[in-house]
Amino acid sequence: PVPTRLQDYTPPAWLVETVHLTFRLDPEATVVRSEIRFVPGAGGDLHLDGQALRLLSASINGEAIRPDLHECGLTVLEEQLPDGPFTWVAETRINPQANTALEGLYMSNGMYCTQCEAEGFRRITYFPDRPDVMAVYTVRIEGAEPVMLSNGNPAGSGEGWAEWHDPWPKPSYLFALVAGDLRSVEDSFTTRSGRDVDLRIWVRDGDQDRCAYAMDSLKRSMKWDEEVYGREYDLDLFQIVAVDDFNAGAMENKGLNIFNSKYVLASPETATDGDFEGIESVIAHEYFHNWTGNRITCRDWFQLSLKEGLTVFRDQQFSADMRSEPVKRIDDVLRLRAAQFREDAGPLAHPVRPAEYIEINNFYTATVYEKGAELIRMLREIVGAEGYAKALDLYFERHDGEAATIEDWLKVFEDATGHDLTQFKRWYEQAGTPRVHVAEQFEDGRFTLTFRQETPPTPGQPEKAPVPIPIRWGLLGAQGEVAAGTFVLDKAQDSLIVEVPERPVPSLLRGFSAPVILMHEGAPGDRAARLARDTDPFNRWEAGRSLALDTLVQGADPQDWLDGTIAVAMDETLDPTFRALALGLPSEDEIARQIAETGRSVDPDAVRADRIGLDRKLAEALGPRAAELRAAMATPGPYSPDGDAPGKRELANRMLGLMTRLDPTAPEAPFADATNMTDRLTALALLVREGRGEAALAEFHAQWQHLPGVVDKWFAVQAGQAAPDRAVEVVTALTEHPDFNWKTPNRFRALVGGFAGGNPAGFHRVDGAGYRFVADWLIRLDKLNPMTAARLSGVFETWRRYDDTRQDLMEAELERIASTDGLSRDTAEMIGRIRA
Ligand code: B3K
Ligand code: ZN
Repeated sequence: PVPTRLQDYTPPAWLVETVHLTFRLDPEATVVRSEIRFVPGAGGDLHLDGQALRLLSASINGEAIRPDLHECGLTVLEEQLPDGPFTWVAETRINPQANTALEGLYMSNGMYCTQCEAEGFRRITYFPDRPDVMAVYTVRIEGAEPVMLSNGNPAGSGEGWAEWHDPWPKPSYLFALVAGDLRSVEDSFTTRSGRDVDLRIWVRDGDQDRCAYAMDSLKRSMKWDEEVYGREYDLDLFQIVAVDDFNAGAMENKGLNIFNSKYVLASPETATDGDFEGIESVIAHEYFHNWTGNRITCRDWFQLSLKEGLTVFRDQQFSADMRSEPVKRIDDVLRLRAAQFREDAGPLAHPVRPAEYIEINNFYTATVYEKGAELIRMLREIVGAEGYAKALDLYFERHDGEAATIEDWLKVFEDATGHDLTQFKRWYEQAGTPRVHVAEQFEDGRFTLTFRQETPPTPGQPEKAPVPIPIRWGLLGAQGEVAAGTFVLDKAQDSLIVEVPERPVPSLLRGFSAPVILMHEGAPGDRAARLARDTDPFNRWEAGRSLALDTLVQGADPQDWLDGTIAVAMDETLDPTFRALALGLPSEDEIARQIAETGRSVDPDAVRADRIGLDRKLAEALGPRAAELRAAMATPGPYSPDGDAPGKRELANRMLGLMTRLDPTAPEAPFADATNMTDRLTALALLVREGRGEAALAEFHAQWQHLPGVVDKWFAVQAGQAAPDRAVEVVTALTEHPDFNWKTPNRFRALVGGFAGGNPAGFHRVDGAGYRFVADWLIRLDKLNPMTAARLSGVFETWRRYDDTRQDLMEAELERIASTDGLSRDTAEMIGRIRA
C-alpha cells in the first residue's frame, strides 16, 4: 500500500454545505439515504470515499448516474458534474451485524452504535471523508428501537422515527448514531451566560445507579472550561452513551459522546479509585474536545496532535485542579515514560506530527497524545501563563469553525506573545527523546551548570537538530532554596551561571518541565539531599526514583534509597498519595528500558527477581512500621472517591503489599473484609501473586460475573499476577473460560494484553511460549478487528532490548504474523515498522 504523505496535501475539490441522512435500521441490512449539497472547492473530479458499502442508487440534481466504483470509493469526473453547486443523493446498504471491526455503524449487545474517527464514516455512506470538509448535518432515524439518537439537538420524533439537527458544521468523523433499548440518567447545567443544557447519560437497564460519578465529572468539566478557558457549551443537549464493545476509550462526537462503558460506570463496590480517576479525566477529555477538536478541528490527520495533545494537556490541568497538582504531574510523567519514552526508543518512534502513514489508526499513539501534551506544557512554560491565555483566546477567535494546522497553532502563539517559535516547531517534526547531559562546577562563588543536548537517531531521521528545552531549576543551600528560575537550552550546549556563596545542591528539570532524559547524578549525596528536602515535589520524588534505579539497573547499594524513602513514608506532613508514590518501585518494563539505555541486553527474569528483592528489603527495613502505617491510613465511614481517602487507601494498600512480602497470608483478612473494590482488588492481586488466590478468585467471580467491567478485572489480575513460569498455561486455560468473549475488545485486552503488558517475565519466558500465545491471538483477532489487533502488536516493539535467544524467538513470531494470509493493512504496517 502507498503511504499518505503530509507534503501531498491538497485542499478538497468539493466542499459540503449540508448533509441529510436517513437511516432505515436493520441489523443486517440498514439502508442509508444521503442527500449532500456540494459547493465548489478547489475544483476537479468528485471523489467520495466508501468502504464495504453496497451502492443501491445515485443521482446528481435528480438525474440518475452510474459512478465509477473502485476499491476505496467512487469517482465522478469533472466533466460529468454541473458547474456550480449540486445535490447528490445516494442510497447505500450496510450490514452492522457483520461489522466486527467496530468502525462505522456496528452492533454492540443488540444496540446500534458508531465510531467514525478517523475514517469510519466511509463505511456508512459515500462521502468526502476528510476532516477539512465540514458540514451541517440533519439526521432521520427510522426503526423499532425505543431510543434513537444522533448529534446536535432533537428535531422531532414519533412512532418509529426520530430526527436530529446539528447546527454546527462538523467533519464526518464527528458523526454519531446510537439506537437501542437504553435508559437515561438526566441532569442539567446552566452555562455562565444563563443557557440551560440538558445532560443525559445513556446506559443499559440496571446500570443507571452507576452513572453518578460520570455525571458529576461532566458538570465539573463544563464549569472548569468556562472558568479556565472561557469556553461555554453550545447546544441545548449533551449526551453520553456507554457501550461495551469499543476499540478506544471514548469518542467526542458532537453533542453525543460515545464511551467505552469502563469510563462511565462506577460504584464503590465495582470500581477502584483509579477507575474513578480515569472516568473523571476521560469525561473531561471528551467534553473539552467540544472546543479543541470539534469547533476547531484538524485540517488533516497529520495534525492529530493539534486536538489530541492540546486536549490531553487540558484534561491534565483539570485533574490537577480537581486533585493534587504534584501528584498528577508524577502520574503523568510515569505514564509518559512507560508508553512514550518506550515508543520513542524503539522502531515505532515517530514525530508528534508524523510525515506519513499507511493506516492513520496506528498513529493514535502515546507520542501524538502524551508527548503532544508535553509540547503544549513547554509552550506554556516558555511564554508564561498569561501569554498562554492570550494565545488560546486568539486561537479560538481566529480559528473557530475551521480545520486548522500546527502552523496555525504556533502562529497564534507568535502573534499573541511576540515569541519566535521557528525552532520550537522542531519538537513537532523530530522524533526521539532528547538527552540532556549536565556538568557542574563551583568556583569563587560561581556555580556553573553546563548543559549539552543530543537526540539519538530514530527510524528515517539519522540527524537531529537542537530543540528549545525549558529547564526549570532551583538551588538548595543548607537553609533551603537560594535561587530558582527557568533556563531555556536552545543550543547543542550552553551554560547557566549563578552566584552563590556555597556549593548548592542543584534541582534541575523541576516539575519535569520538558520531555527529556536528564543525565544528572550530581555530587555524591545530592540525590539523597533532594529526596529529603527538595522544595519541588516532583524532583523530590524523582530523586528517590533515580536512587532506586541505581540499585535496580547498576546494582548500587540501596541504603540511601531505603533511608530516604522510609523518611518520606513516615512524614505525616506529606500527602499520603505522594508518600505512596515515593514508595513505589519502577515497573519491570521501566527497569528494562533503563538497562537497555546503558547498552546492555535485558534479562527479564533477573529484572523481576531484583525488583522483588528490593521490595523485600524495603519491607524488612520498615518492619512493624508497615502495619502501623497501614492502620493509621484506615478510612472509616462511607467510601468517597474524592478528597484524601484515595491517597490513604493507596498508602495503606502499598503497606499491605510490603507486608505480604514477609507474610503471604497478610491479604487474606483484607480481602474478606474489603468494603470497596480498591481494597478488594488489591488484596486479590496480592493473593494471586503469592499463589494463594484460588478461593478468592472463585468468590470474586461468583460475586461479579454479571458485570462485564468487573469480570475484565478478574481476567487481568490473573494474567498479570500468575507466576511467570506458568503464566502462559494460566492464560491459555483462561481462553477456554466461558466468559472469555474475545471479540469484545475490553475482554481481549484484559487477558491477552494483561498478560503481554502486565506480566513481562511471563511474556518473555525463554522458551518463547509467551510470544507464541500472543502472536496466535493477534492473528486470530486481526481477521475480525484489525484496529485492536494492530495496537496489541506494540508489545513486540521492544524486541531488540533482549538477548539473542529471545530476539530470535520474537523475530520468528513477527515473521509468522507478517506472512499470515489476508493480514490487515493496520497490522501489516505495525509489524513492518517493528521489524524494520
Ligand atoms: N478521538 C478519539 C480517538 C479515536 C480513535 C480512533 N482510532 C478519542 C479521544 O482521543 O478523545
Ligand atoms: Zn482525544
